Formats: sequence, structure tokens, C-alpha cells
Amino acid sequence: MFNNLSERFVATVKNLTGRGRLTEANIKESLREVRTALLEADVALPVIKVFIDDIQAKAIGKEVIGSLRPGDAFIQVVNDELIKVLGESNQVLNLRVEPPAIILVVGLQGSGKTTTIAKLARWLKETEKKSVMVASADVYRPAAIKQLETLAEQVAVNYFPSTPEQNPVDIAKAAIAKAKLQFNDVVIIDTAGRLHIDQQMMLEAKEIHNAINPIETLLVVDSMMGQDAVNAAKAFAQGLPLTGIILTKADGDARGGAALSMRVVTGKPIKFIGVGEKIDALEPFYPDRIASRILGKGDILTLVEDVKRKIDEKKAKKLADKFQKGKGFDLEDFRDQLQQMRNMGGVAGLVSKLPGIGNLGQAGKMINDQNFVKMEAIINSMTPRERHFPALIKGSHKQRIARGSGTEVQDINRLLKQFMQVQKMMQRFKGPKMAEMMKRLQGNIS
Ligand SMILES: Nc1nc2c(ncn2[C@@H]2O[C@H](COP(=O)(O)OP(=O)(O)OP(=O)(O)O)[C@@H](O)[C@H]2O)c(=O)[nH]1
Ligand SMILES: [Mg+2]
Repeated sequence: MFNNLSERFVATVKNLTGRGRLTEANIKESLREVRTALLEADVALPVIKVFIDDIQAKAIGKEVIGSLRPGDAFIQVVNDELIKVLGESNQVLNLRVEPPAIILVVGLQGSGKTTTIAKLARWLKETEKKSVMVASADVYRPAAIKQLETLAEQVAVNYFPSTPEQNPVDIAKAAIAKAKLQFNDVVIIDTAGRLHIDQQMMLEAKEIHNAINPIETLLVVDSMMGQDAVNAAKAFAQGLPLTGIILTKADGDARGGAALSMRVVTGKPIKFIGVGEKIDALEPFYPDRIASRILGKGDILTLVEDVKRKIDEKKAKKLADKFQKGKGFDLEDFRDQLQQMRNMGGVAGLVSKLPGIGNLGQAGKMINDQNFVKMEAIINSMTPRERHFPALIKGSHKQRIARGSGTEVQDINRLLKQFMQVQKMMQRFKGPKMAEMMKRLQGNIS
């Protein structure tokens, strides 16, 4: 997300380097570039106007104090403005009611409601330690109910069964009654989506809303729809008392116009973003972190949270021990490492949060999930003995492994070479040096 915008902004700042002070003349050009970047990102025009006016007012005459370079001073102003437009701070879900806290989820067809409900249920369960129930009031597509049931099973939360013959309001009410009996903390109600916003859909959503009086009414919108998503959100906000927005498919949206326009145009906060099809690809929306990502500074905080949440602690400790000793690192450990990286929202998700990744070029493109899957398949096709003692893998073994994993002998050679590089690197870090690095890392994290 925001790749294009990010590239543009970083280039703009580079142009300012070397100037002594921000003046009307030298920021005029930068502002023009920012404006073009926002237009290309498909940001709503009124938002662009406010953005540019604010930056102009704040940037002109801004002293470049101390070691701060003009580019940095300008970026500071842009950063503040981005945060403002994105909504200042993370807006948490309001669950402070007598349980169950009711969350109603609405949105256009295919925007990602059902998937997002499963992700949200999982997030509430794992991060907030809530007991969650989900129920589907989407009676127009029989498969829709089944879809939620399957997802609920996958994330292991309570599922309230419903059928297409029932009335949506009745389903919602019955689910809430059941959740109350079971002492669930949160109940999330899925609704039917329509192709367009029409009277009937709004009426039905309103009817459900009136009947259950949810503490949160969340609108799910597809960020790839750009300004259409913003307009749809505006219409929804007029018909329903929305409490927040969840922006899905941010992973497929290189422009980011919806994210940047949503708050200003609808007045509603984005509370979460969906960043992938996987069930854990949902992140709370932090304007400051997103601004940081847009400006190419990376989003280390979200990355650290990701790592904390997803890493298998036992395996990580085992690996750290081997690190310390600097020996015994074999292909099984290597495979664990690959798996952990994939668990962290895939390599692409990981890489997008690292600072300065735009400069990685070709090398960056080589890192991808397909390669990792292939590497895992190769290691899986080895015997345990081969995994422990890679040096023993000879020509005929390689052919067998290649056949077993559906790869070529040259893939096996490449993997063994990569493994050896990692192993060498680990040896260099062994002993006290590693302990020191770990300590410093921990200091940075907490
Ligand atoms: N890449 C990506 N895909 C997503 C994301 N969220 C949802 N999807 C995909 O979007 C498609 C539609 O998702 P659903 O959850 O069925 O959408 P819905 O709004 O419930 O659809 P209806 O019930 O038909 O209105 C699915 O293929 C999801 O996997 C996301 O954050 N990233
Ligand atoms: Mg659905």
C-alpha cells in the first residue's frame, strides 16, 4: 500500500536537501510534487486542497534549526499533516458495555465483511482475550452463512447457526440472547451486501441496527475501489450511525487514496485495515505509523507487534540458543526460520514495514513467498539425516530430493548455498557478540 506515494514523497525530499531554509520559492516546487503525488494516489480533491494549504502555511519560513536539514524539516510538516488527515490517533473499539458488546458489520457486496469478521473475532480473542461469538444475518446467499461457519471454526470462536429461511432481525436478536446466556464478551453480526447502495439494503441495515442497538457499527470498504469506496462510505454514514470503518485489501492497493480521503470526507475513523487474504491479516489502524510508512520511514512498531504475536516462542528460543553456541544450526532450523517468516504475514507484508525498503531493488524482488514455499518443499523431501548433516548430500541424493519436491537439482544447489551463507553468518555472531546484540534488540523493543 502507498508504494507510489511513498516513492514520490521520498524523491521530493531528496530535492530539498542542501537548501538552507524553507522559503516560498523552494517549497513551491516541492508542494507541486506533493500535489501531483496525491492526485496520482487518487486522494479526494477537497482533501488535497486542505493538505496543500496546511503544509504551505506551516512550512514557509520554518527555520531549519540545528542539524535538521530542509528536507527533514519539510518532511516533518508533511508527516504531521498526513497524521492529521489519517485521523490523528488509533481509535480503539468501544467494548465498554455490559456484555455482550454488540458489533454490527455492514458494507457493499464483496467488500470483505465476512472475512473481516473472522479476522476481527480472532484478533479480539487472541489480543484482547475476549470470548467472541459470530452470527450471519446474510439470508440471501445460503453459501454466505456456511462461509462464516467455516471461518468461525478456523479461528475457533463461537458460531451461532442461522438459515436462509429466517428473518435477519430475528437471527441477530437470537444470537445476542444466546451470547448473553453463554457469557460471551462480544458478538459480531454479519449482514448481506448489495452491489449498490439501495433503499432496501439501507432499510434492512437500519432495521437490524434499531433492533439490536450495537455499540459498534462498522462499515467494511474495499480500498481498491478508491474514490468509489469513499463515496459509498459517505452514503452509508448518512444512513446509519457508523462508529468506524475497516479498510480491506490494502495489500492490493498501491495508491492509498481511499485511506487518505476516508476520515476527512466521511468524518468516521478507520479502525482497522485488512492487509491480506489470510486470517491474521488485520491490523489496528495507527495514523502515525501509516504516515511513517508513506514517508519511507517504515513501520517498526507494527513489525515488532507482528513478531511478538506470531513468532513461536519455543522455536525462537531454541534458535536463539543455537545462535549463542554458534553451532548445530541445521536445515531443520533453517526451515523453521522460513516458516516463521511466512507466518508473519508473508515476506511481502514483512518487507513493506521495513524502512528504506524501496532502495532494495533487484535483491528485494528475489525475496518472495513462492521461493520460500519451494525451499521448504526441498527441505521436506530430505531425510532427517540429510537435514542434520547437509554436507552428506551428494549428486544422486540431490536428484531424489529434486524429484520429491518437484524442483531441479540446481534449486537444491541454490538452497544449500543459501543455507551455508546463513550458517556462516550465524557463526560470526556466536558467543558474547550475539548475546550483546540480543540484549540491545530487546532494549529497542521494549
Ligand atoms: N487481498 C485481500 N483480500 C481480501 C481482504 N479482505 C477480504 N478479502 C477477499 O475479498 C473477497 C470477498 O470477501 P468476503 O468476506 O466474502 O466479502 P463480503 O463482503 O462478505 O461479501 P458478500 O457477503 O458477498 O457481500 C474474498 O476473496 C476475501 O478473501 C484483504 O484484506 N486483502
Ligand atoms: Mg459475506
